[in-house]
Amino acid sequence: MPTEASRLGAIREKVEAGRRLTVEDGLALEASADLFAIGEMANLVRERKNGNLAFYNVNTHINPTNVCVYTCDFCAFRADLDDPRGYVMDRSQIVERARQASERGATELHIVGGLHHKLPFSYYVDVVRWIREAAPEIHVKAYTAVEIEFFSKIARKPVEQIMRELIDAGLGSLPGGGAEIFHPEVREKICGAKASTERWLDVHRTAHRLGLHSNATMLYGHIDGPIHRIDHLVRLRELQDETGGFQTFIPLAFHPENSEMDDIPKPSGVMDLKTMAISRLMLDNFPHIKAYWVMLGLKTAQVALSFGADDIDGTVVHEKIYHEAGAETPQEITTAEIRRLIQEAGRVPIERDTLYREITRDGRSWQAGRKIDPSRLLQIVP
Ligand code: V47
Ligand code: SF4
Repeated sequence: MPTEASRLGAIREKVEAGRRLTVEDGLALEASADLFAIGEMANLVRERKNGNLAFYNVNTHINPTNVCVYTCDFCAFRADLDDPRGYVMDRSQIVERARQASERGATELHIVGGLHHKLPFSYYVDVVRWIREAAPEIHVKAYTAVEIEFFSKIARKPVEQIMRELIDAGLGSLPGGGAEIFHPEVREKICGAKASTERWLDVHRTAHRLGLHSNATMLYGHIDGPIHRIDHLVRLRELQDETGGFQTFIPLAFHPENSEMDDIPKPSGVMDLKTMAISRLMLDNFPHIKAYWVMLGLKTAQVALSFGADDIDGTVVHEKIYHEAGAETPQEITTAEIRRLIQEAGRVPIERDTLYREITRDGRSWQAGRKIDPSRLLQIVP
């Protein structure tokens, strides 16, 4: 039987040589308590891909409705149709939010919401159109694969046509939500009713074929185990081999408060950092790994920049999904705070747009430059 040290040593040799890790390697990393060794390997890959840079963006969230036909066990955000907490934003509210974002100099609007029992598909297309009319310079990153799949059902149109209509209205890319855990043992228990794993992956496959970039997530720290997480990462890696359309992977830590699973404790700091590092190591074909500070907390997100993450997300105004589930992070942070956190971690802060083009900014006005070339990053020191 190989010892843990020799197993990690063999994995390290592979990582140094740039060779792909297997499912067994992933499980060995999961089984190890040597957080520093795992973190150091992930940092090696992180610096190979993104040098010493750490990306952030200036963004705002809009959740057009919280009313949802599904009842995912982990969700504290959703409301029933007759729930007094339920809301649907109208045109003037959406336009106002887009204008505010524009005035703040945001480069991205992040749109995720519930799947309303009665709203027609045209409402969701209008949301994108209203935003583009009010703030044409802002990139619209909207609707998870679960939402797109739902639109296809209610509009009785194929996913590709749904996506083409959204692109015509101004959709720029897809966020990574709705992935949760792909393994059926877990998915069926926590969110069995919504888009299946195959459908989630297929929506992203279609998006990539139409030229859209997208992100991917994994909701961890509830009833998932090592095999479920490694299986999830490998399924994403396989699709990325096929399409190359994913930009960023975001591990999402489960927040139990106000959900059906509120008896499960929050994932620990060790689990957060280990999951970040293992994601970086397994997803060798993903350009970026994001430490989403809203869910990790600012302190862990900062440390995660040395455990595989190269992106910390954005200023994030009006976040609801995590705050309804008990997140204690602030509602927004300033770019000065983000830059300070990044610099203190020994990294170079770079403001990016959704497509990882470097932003040059003068207060609220900004310009997107070229996509960052990773080959020149190694020379940049803080
Ligand atoms: O799919 C819901 C998660 C996701 C809880 O693409 C929860 O850049 C933890 O899509 N505890 C939606 N997680 C959020 C999302 C996202 C977030 C950040 C960045 C990006 C990106 C996308 O939020 C859902 C679900 O996995 N979620 N409830 C909860 N209680
Ligand atoms: Fe609805 Fe999304 Fe919440 Fe599931 S996670 S209940 S699909 S809003």
